[in-house]
Amino acid sequence: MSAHQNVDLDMLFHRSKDKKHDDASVRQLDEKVVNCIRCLAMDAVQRANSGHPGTPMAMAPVAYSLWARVLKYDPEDPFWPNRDRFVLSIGHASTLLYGLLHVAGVKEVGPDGKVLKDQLAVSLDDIKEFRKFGSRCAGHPEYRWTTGVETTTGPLGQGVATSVGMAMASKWLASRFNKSDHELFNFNVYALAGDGDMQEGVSSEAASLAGHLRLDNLCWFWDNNQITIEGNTSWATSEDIGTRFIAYGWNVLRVGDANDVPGITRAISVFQRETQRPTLIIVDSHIAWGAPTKQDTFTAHGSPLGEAEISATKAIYGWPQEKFLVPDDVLQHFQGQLARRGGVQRKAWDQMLASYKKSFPEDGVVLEQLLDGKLPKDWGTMCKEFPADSKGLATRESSAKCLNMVAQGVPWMIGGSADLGPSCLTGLTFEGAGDFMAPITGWGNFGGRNLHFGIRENAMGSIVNGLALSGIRGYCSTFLVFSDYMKPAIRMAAIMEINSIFIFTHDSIGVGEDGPTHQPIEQLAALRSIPGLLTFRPCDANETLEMWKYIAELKDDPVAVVLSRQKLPTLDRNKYASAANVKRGGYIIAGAAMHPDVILMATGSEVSLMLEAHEKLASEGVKVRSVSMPCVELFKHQPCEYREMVLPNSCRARVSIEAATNDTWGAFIGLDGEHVGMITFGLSAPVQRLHQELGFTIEAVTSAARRVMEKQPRTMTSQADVMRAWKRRKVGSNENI
Ligand SMILES: Cc1ncc(C[n+]2csc(CCOP(=O)(O)OP(=O)(O)O)c2C)c(N)n1
Ligand SMILES: [Mg+2]
Repeated sequence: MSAHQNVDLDMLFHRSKDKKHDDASVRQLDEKVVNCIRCLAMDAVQRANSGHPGTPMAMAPVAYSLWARVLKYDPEDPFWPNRDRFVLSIGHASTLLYGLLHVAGVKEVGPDGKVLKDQLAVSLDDIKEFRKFGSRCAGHPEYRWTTGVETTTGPLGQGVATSVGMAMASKWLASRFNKSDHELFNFNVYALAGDGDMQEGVSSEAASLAGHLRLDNLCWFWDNNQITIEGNTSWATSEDIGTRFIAYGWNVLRVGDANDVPGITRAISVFQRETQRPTLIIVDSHIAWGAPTKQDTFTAHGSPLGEAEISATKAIYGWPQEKFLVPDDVLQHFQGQLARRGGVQRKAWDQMLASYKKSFPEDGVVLEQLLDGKLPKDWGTMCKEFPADSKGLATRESSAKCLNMVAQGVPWMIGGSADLGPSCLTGLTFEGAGDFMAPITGWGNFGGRNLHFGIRENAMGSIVNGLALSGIRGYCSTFLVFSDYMKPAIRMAAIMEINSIFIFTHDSIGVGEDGPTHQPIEQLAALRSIPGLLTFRPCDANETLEMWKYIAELKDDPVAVVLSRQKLPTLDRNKYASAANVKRGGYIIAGAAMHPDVILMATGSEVSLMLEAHEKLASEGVKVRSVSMPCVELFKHQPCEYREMVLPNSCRARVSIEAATNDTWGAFIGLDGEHVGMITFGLSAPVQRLHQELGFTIEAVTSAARRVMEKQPRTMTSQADVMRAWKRRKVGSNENI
């Protein structure tokens, strides 16, 4: 008797027990679907005369293996919460995704979230209109724009980094809601990455964290075609990427031929059985596979193949010459696998959800609210106003209190910091908040609400986007100056219109001793320049509270929250206007009398300075008005009558005060006003000294006010002098500044 008699060879070689796919006729149909997707990509790019045909041609079998054989996805319900996520991180290969969505028969979802049963998410006409004005098949996959696109991709590295957030969301949802006989959440997250994704730093940070967290529900395919735009990858990369991922704690598999559908399917089944590590499947491929003169060339990356090459390639595939051909048996073969499997799984899930709601009514209500994006009825009961206090507290401190108040009312709000929790004060400290950790570590579990990103700002932003895309209210924090490291993710959140929360403390030169590298100067202007992002810089504890109440309700706006390190007085709102005006972005905080002689405006840390200058000017008989502007964008969204009421056109004597560059303020102070702000980088010194040296004093503000009232504002030339002086400054002497 053979010693191997009892060995399960299917198990050993990761083969499916289901032998129906081994049939030659099935393999022929597999190839037919793959060729159909390839030809759609070639035809679409050719017709648009723009796009990237080579990679969809090479990766079609990989995508097909995943979608047809494995993906838990019901084309009839593309928003089913427990669907597996597919992220096309190589966004330039968008025609691959459009082809998949079309052939899979994914249904369109209307703006109200209802599935439109008689409409395809991507019709053949949409594919024909690839890259044309208004087409659902935009150049790169766009979330919201095309049903079935799980996240916008295009900037390489963003897709894979975002996929880590989605995998974390799956783990968190499972830990929070699953019960022993109700496994509501267990979705896997798959991402298709290219050499570019592997080279971008953000993917390294994200992969490192995913390995650390043991996200065994995360699987990346790396299209190892050794081609990027300039040529061969060996011109710029020589590390062993597989080994790098092993070091991150990933399971690394390799499939030597991208056309090997059974091999790829086996690799995915290895991933499915993995219980401790994320999986990287390296797939060796040939860009523009089958194209007689373009295969393996970087010219196939970003330009149409040309009619003659397409014709020859179709002949090699054994495909008819007809353009945009989608035979019925292709649809049947693909949908017969994906839709049949996904439909059964989704219906079973719907039933499980119904039974869950009966057996666990309280959790059921919370889950329903989360899935509908609705806040619990009494979410705000913990929110309490702050009493006036001249000593006050830093807005990072008041924000910590508010965040904890709001997070107790919104149980799916989770987040963390890039190792700056103790400085940014963004930890959730109430009982039961817990730490999000792999349970095996013994330090927490996947139901924890405090995330620990490590010093990985770059990936942190993308991961929070992944949480937001999965229905979780994610936030993250670091110092404002390091928002530069997160710009790509913040921009993506704004493009996608998702409600990610980016918290930034240490808002200005008020940081003090840490000096120029840690003192944000231009970051506020940079954040405010991102369309769709709301940047808040509250001036005291009650503006902070009102800000958080506003943020809690947001559904499709990302926010940047900018907070001070230094203490700021909690204003007496009997004396000053109500902080509830935060929702209008800017408001008259003092001096509402008609026809002011001068208008002062400020945000955050500089509002209390503005109010001191206000008192001084008022005591001298000046009719002064002060405007607090916690969110410039919200103010700009107000009706003109309101804006005119706050900043009347008739008063051009205006001074803005903000310890940052003046880029934001030109629109408000015009040619006749002046900005009390920063022209240079900061300096290392205690904060009081810095404010003195750099002109954040009552005297500096009142002088500026007098100059503008006398129509003699400080000119740009004199600002240039300041910059020159700063550059010439000597060690031990800042006297010229
Ligand atoms: C952050 C970022 N930098 C540069 C680009 C421009 N770009 C688009 S595709 C590409 C090359 C990508 O190579 P690879 O990922 O190997 O894709 P392939 O050419 O194999 O399809 C570059 C540099 C980008 N989209 N994103
Ligand atoms: Mg490549």
